[in-house]
Amino acid sequence: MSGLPIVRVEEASLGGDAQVRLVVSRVSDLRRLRGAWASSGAALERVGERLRATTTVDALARAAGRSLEPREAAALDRTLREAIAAWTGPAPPLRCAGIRIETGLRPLVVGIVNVTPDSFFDGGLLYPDAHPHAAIAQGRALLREGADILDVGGESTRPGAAPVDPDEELRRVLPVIEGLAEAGALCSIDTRKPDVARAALRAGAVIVNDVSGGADPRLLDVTADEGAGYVLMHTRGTPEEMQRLATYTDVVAEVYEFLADGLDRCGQAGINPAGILVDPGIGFAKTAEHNLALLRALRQFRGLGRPVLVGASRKSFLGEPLAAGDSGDRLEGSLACATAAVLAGCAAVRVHDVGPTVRAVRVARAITTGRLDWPEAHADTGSANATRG
Ligand code: PMM
Repeated sequence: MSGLPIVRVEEASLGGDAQVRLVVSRVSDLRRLRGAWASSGAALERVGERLRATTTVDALARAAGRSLEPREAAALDRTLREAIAAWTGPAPPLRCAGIRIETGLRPLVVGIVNVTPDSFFDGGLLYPDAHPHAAIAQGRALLREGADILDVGGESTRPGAAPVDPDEELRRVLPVIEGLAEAGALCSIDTRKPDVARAALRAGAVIVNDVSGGADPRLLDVTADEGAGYVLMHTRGTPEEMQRLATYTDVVAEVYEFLADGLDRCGQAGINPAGILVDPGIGFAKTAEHNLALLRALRQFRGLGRPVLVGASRKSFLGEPLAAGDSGDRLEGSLACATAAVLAGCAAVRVHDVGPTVRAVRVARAITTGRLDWPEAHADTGSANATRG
């Protein structure tokens, strides 16, 4: 057994004596813990190597103290209380590259700038024709529509997509990042490659959006070296093979544990935890049923203690409920997902249609918080909720 216990909160209300329903995994002696929790009056269900418990936090912590050795019991107690606090409290701010972004104030909208000839929705619109002007103009238009961050990518990750040579990827993204950073945008670089990430960060990007799920440790090292933010996204394998790997016995548990492990690996690589967002990776090594199960369970991912980012925009699983085959017909599905994400307390949505999404999530936020305002963009960065320094 390696690592510390992982706690996933399924339901919780405030306070140590309030009821919680949670699932614990990675415990050295699940049988003993089960015995102790049972004697504390918890309702229990064993699910493979995981244990689901419904009771109060205090009862669980006391019983764990009696059944596990002190170090593990303390780690479980800490993880349990942190997960519940994160589940119920506001999302923590994001800090990277000298910037602080308030993710608990209102949802952030991340606008997609795909500088590729072959992305599934907008491929070919911005590249190679009129490069880089078209992509920069598109990014500026998304900022005007209310994007807080622009996610610039030069390699399509649609299922089955072939890899792109790093030099070609750099030719695509670097001038666009330079142009957009100059325009005051906060940019993330959507890549799987350490060299592309490093050059993009030096050209002005502040976040690495790693769509490989941390597969290449060198990408974690580059992120740490450059003091950048990091999106830790769940996936399996490469885009070429990922849909063949879409098999799970419990997709929510497996994605959650992957992200919990990933946060540990990021910490070991020296990435500042305050700069990390977590993302369940909708559409990456997942069937439509898996995507829907994850969207239903989004609130649980808040328990990881980091802002949650969701990218469902225009993805193919929306075709079936919308009875629309084409990605151009999936706007309403994207808006429904963005709304669901905000209602579940997620911090950010990654979308193609920034203007309509901003309008939808403003209403979703007004419903959840009762607040009608939408905090203004920061003067220096042209980006909402962000301050440098
Ligand atoms: N989806 C795509 C690309 N990058 N990054 C994150 N963090 N999350 C996502 O869901 C995600 C991503 C694929 O969509 P695109 O081809 O339209 O960019």
